[in-house]
Amino acid sequence: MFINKQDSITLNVTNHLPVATTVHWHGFHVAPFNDGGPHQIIAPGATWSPSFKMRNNASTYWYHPHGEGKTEIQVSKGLAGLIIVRDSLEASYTLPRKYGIDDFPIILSTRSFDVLYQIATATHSDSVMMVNGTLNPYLTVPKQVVRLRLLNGSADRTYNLGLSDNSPFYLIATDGGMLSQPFATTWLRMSPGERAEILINFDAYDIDQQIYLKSYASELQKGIIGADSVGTSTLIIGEEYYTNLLNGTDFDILRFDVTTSTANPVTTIPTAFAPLIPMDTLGVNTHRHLHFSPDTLLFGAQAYVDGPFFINNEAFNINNTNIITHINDKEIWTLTNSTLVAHPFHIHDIQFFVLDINGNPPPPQYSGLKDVILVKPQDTVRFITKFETFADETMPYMYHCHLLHHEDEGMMGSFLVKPNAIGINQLPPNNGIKVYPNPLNAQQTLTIQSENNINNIAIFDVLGRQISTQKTSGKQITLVMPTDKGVYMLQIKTDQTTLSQKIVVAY
Ligand SMILES: [Cu+2]
Repeated sequence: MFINKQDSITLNVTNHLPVATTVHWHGFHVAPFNDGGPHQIIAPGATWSPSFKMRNNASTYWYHPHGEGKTEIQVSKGLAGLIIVRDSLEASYTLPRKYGIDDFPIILSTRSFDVLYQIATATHSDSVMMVNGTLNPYLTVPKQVVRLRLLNGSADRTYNLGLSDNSPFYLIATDGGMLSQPFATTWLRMSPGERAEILINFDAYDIDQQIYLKSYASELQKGIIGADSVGTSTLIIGEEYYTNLLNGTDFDILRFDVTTSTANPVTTIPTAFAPLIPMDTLGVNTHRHLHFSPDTLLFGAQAYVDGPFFINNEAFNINNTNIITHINDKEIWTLTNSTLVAHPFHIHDIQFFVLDINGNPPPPQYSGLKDVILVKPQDTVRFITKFETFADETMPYMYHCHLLHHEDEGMMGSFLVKPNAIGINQLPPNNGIKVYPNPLNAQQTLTIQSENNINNIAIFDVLGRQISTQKTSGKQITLVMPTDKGVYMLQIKTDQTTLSQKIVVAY
């Protein structure tokens, strides 16, 4: 499906399954009740119709079920698809964008089949490679620059993508938008949930030549699912992992058959796009640490490789809120992993910028907006983000491991973005307090009138930081507001109550 940035859309999702499901818009910046997490259950026969404005940048996103404990089985059986978001900036570049002609969706997944030839889950014997749900896939490509929109839609396998002749290709976009410039590379690692748009110049090949997209999985680091080993000599992930011929070996994913070029082909790789300015750390008011660990108490040392896994020593509980943040909070999250398995961490609502990985600046493929990042055993990954636009007192968003079996087993948490940092209600009508003028258009002083004695007035900025506080006494107070234009929050304490009021300073 295609969506233009700024469009207002309604998506009608009808559940024809005999079981409940949900549909999560992976990567979208939408209100929590439109997010499609475990709370937005679609009963059998029901239709769910979220409406929202498209706020994301042009890139490749996807949708998939996110039901509590049900994600792996429903995704593996096929409930997933790509969403292409377009915007005017992306449209201004000379890039392939003729869908199915020079611009192709490429969804990677592996499957395992049981003795009845049904799709099996919770297994490491996923030895059947599929592209867009197709066995032995091939794609006829014109002899020119072609764009592939790659999604790793696998339950747990990571790929180390490359071309069979080791030619370079060019990464132009990651999860949440375009890079500043194409990144020329011969290999690209993609963990579950990640998206990448790449350009390949097929003009270098002869007509009828065949080239393969491969996974050079022999080069994946130990601990990543898909590598030759996960665990230690004493703690291994299970025998079926080691008999699976895809693990730790290089294998073909997709065959390209080169054919004649189209009319008006794109023939060159662009040199630069709009500069992408990473979010700076100025004004960060919250640091959080999320730690991945095994549930050794119930499952012993084997949990280091088999799980279940915890985030901050807790398994997901739909009745708990793990993190409370506030609208416009700018935060740095630090992810650490003391298990023996690499976990792709995904967070809803926002896109983030990777600050560093083990203290080093992110490599080019992680320099853009991301919503999934692979955290290898012993890694420390820090990212920065801001929780903008949407807030709700009760409906949370999710963060979790995107290895679907891990997620289903509880490697997930929830976070609430609350409306304001003071955490109390706006002035209700007829509360006995008057604040005027508001907005402040022509003067710097505000008058506050109350039926009760006013004891204290505090001023907060939009980030919830207290700018000033003063003890007062009386039923009418004159207050000098800050000179910087903007929105402030006033907290007024009287003998009877504490209330807050938004004040717009516009002079
Ligand atoms: Cu995991």
